Amino acid sequence: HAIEIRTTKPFTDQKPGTSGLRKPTKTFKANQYFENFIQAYFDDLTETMNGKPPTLVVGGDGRHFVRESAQIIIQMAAANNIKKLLVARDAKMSTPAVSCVIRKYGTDGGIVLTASHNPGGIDNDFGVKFNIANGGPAPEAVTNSVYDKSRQLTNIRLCPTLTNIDLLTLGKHTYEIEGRSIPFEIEIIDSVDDYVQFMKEIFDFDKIRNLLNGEKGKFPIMINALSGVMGPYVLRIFHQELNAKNAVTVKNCENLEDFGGHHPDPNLTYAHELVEDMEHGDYEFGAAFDGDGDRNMILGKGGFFVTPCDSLAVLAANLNVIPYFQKHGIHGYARSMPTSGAVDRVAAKNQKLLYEVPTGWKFFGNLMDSKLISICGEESFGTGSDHIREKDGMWAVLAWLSLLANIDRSVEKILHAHWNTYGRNFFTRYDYEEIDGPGPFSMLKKLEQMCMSNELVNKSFNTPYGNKQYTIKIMDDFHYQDPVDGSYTEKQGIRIIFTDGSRLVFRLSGTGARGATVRLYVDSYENNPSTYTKDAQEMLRPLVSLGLEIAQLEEFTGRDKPTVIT
Ligand code: VG1
Ligand code: CO
Repeated sequence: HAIEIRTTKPFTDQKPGTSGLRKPTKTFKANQYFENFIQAYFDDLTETMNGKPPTLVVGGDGRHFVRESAQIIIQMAAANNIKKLLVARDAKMSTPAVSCVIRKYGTDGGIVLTASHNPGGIDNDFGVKFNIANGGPAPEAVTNSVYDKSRQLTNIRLCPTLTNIDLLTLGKHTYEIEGRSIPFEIEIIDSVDDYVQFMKEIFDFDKIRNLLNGEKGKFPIMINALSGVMGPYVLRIFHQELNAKNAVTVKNCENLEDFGGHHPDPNLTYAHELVEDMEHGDYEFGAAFDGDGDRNMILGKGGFFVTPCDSLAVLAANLNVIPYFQKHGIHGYARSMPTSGAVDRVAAKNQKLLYEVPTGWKFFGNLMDSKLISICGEESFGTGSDHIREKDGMWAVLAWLSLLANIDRSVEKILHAHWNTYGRNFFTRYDYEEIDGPGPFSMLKKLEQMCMSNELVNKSFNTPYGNKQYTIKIMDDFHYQDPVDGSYTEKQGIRIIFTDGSRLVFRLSGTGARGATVRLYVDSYENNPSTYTKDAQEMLRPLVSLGLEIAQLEEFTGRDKPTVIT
């Protein structure tokens, strides 16, 4: 096969956000937009690898353009001196499985074709994320360097005759490429095998099997894959490995190009079907995943909602029931800045270190590589551990089932016991999605100015709703210095911390593909047991109303209510 060098014109907007580059699918498909971004990555990789031909993993969440884009990557990899590609069968592989495979086979990294929780299809979004050799998302130093290259790109390299590679049949192919000193190899690998094998090493599958169908009787659960990439993993683990077809009801386990019209984000709004099933059905436990399988939502009987912040804290407090942690020990914990402080209390009690990082999984990687942390999570339905370097929805579900098998068969009781020990952090997030115009940016600017001037510090406010009083102790723009490599990241969200420890956080989303999305996070701690059963929305309404007033959110955005509340 011959290499073609094709001229192209650079784009100026290929800057990856919180988690890869996400744009409307049509943008990626037009004017070699996708090809340009991949070429910029290959250019960067060639440089950092010092000419040593890399081996990479390629997989995606099955959304529209994943198969096609995998074929493009194959053509371009052949022409860019990539030694070998490990491509998932049908190009479908969950994000955590990609991380697992990179680590297992010691590859130099991977390309994940996903816009994760963003809707898919020709009229929705597509995305690309680069992972590094530790299996995690590339840090900013890498993504910035790729971005710089993308802005100066003048040509792309490809082997146009390498067409229609059979991605459905497992096996190895080798191709001679003109002008290359080594052949180009492709291996089509099973998307599910390596991952499932790893889960069986981490968890006690016999115990979980016994929970679902043991001497104590059936334990019915409901799993909803929202038509994302997780379907085959769910069927394999629950119906085959755990042999629990009668106890485990599954929904939307067929991976569809447009996710069947679902917004594949496992929260109370977009995974409403699961909420309703739990409210009306007789299930003890329910879970949903996002499009690429790294997020999870956990519900208990009757639809009892476990906030991701509490999920992280409860898992952190009980890791000792999981064989992996019995073997590897438990280092510290970490959470993203907007995530509630529930896990901080577990860290304090267990005398573990607690790290607070900016939003996005890439910030946890160094901490895990250096064995500073074992478990970490984000309020955005992301939970994971140092078994891989991505958040992992199935891992969280199996971890919860381990707790249910070992501690108590009721999710709600586990939560109540936790609150009785540690107190309860009430948490909520308000999202104002896809706002047009400059309003959100002006709002953040104004909040930044308030931080700089310190004008609100030590001031007391009466809440517009509920007439409670709060005094501001700190107001700042969150920044982070990585304790391992010293890298510095600033402007990661406006924090308003009150004298009672309650917090309000404002930031703009970095994963949207259209308009601007404002997120308001609210975290407030209570240690009066009579409050533990109260509704979080009711408890937090006064603080929310104060946040909206301080930021003048409605004036800036024109929105009088959020699009999603979690
Ligand atoms: C959101 C979440 C963040 C998460 C990121 C990627 O980012 O808030 O916690 O890491 O999505 O998740 P943002 O910038 O929109 O707030 V995933 O499952 O979409 O890769
Ligand atoms: Co995701």
